Amino acid sequence: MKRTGKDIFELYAENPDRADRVVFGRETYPDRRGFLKGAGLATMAALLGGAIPFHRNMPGGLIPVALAEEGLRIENKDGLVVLNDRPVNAECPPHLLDDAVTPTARHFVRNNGIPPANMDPSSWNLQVDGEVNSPMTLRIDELKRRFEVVKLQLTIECGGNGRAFFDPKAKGNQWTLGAVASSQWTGVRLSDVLKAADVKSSAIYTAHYGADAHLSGNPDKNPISRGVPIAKAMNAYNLIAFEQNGAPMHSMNGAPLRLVVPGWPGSCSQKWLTRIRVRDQVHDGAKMTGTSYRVPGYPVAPGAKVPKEDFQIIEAMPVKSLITYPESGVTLPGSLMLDVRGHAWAGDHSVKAVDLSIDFGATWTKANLRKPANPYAWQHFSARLRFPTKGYYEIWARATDDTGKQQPFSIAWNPKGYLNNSMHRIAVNVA
Ligand SMILES: Nc1nc2c(c(=O)[nH]1)N[C@H]1C(S)=C(S)[C@@H](COP(=O)(O)O)O[C@H]1N2
Ligand SMILES: [Mo]
Repeated sequence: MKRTGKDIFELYAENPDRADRVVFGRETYPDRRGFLKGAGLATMAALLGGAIPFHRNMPGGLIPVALAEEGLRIENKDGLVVLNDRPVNAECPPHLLDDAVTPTARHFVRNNGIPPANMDPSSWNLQVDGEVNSPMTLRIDELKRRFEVVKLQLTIECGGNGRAFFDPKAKGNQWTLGAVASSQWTGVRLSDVLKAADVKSSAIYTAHYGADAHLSGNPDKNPISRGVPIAKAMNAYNLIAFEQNGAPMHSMNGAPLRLVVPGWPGSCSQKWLTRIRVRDQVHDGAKMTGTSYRVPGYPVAPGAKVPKEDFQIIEAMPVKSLITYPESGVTLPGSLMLDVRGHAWAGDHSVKAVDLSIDFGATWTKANLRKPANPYAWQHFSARLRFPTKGYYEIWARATDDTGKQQPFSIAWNPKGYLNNSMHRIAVNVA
């Protein structure tokens, strides 16, 4: 799979100090020499796969050879493709997302800032305040003691997944297909915690805050702070999670505490969660305003300029599917039959059907579709396809949600490159 964004050599060739800051974090900058510490050092260690005993001797602007040889890798992540135009953004190739429940090693990483150096669960505090009658500060063990602990498989998809296919291009991480995952999360219900805090009738929106730092190094700025309307916040499937797939959460997926707000853009699921503030207005935190996570309120022509005031906040994600077997580009030796499989999901809805085509959409075959493990888990599909003769084929997948909405063939273009739910197409050569 092709690497997108700037490659590590380009970054370092242009400006080694800036590259250090972009790749490893602000605390390596301006003098990594001898002073690499804190979050920067932790990030470097995570990328290199271990602590660096002699880090004090590492020259600034030196590309660690482990990164140079293998490209960026993230400790305890497997097969992810790193897009390195911002600190640690990595997606999973579709054929590695074949498991019914996404293993932690395959869960994508989308960071807007620099992860915190300290992710110690025993000293972690969550503050719940704002438009509530009983503000609280809770430790993780108190969350576990005071509220029912539940395990749910929940799908998280980045709002920008599929942006790489926009034409004209949209700025931002050039995600192809793999900024989506459906892990099992253990946590307490956000709604239970909000009820305990006794939300006032003035409540309109939540505001989420995390412990990661802004890329500029300015401690007064948040890299991202988004929220959801109170009605969505009260949905019983939102979790304040402390475990991923029955084990401690991966550091890059928000350890030790994160929100999982499934069905809506991944950006609503704050990682390294420190505070939930209930607001009496639509939250105006970082990446809530302007054109962030917003699309025009009406269809626009590709490349169109749209006035800012015509943008609306993205709420539920649209229906979508992903073929996870076979890998696109395979050659099938000597058989006209193929078992295809994948997953489908649909924002706040369930998926009613998945259909597959091998003839560029002229005819469709209904796939077997499983029920989700629970609401907001993706649904597994499979089908046995029979090809009439050898040759080049494309397999197209098209999911339909329970309201009858289907994936389109083409992208509904928008200026910021969000919500690409066009059909997944893979290439197959029948030999
Ligand atoms: N604190 C914090 N939370 C965050 C982010 C972030 O940069 N910082 N990125 C958000 C975005 S845009 C997405 S898509 C999801 C990705 O979750 P993951 O990295 O665990 O896959 O986390 C969200 N939560
Ligand atoms: Mo995202």
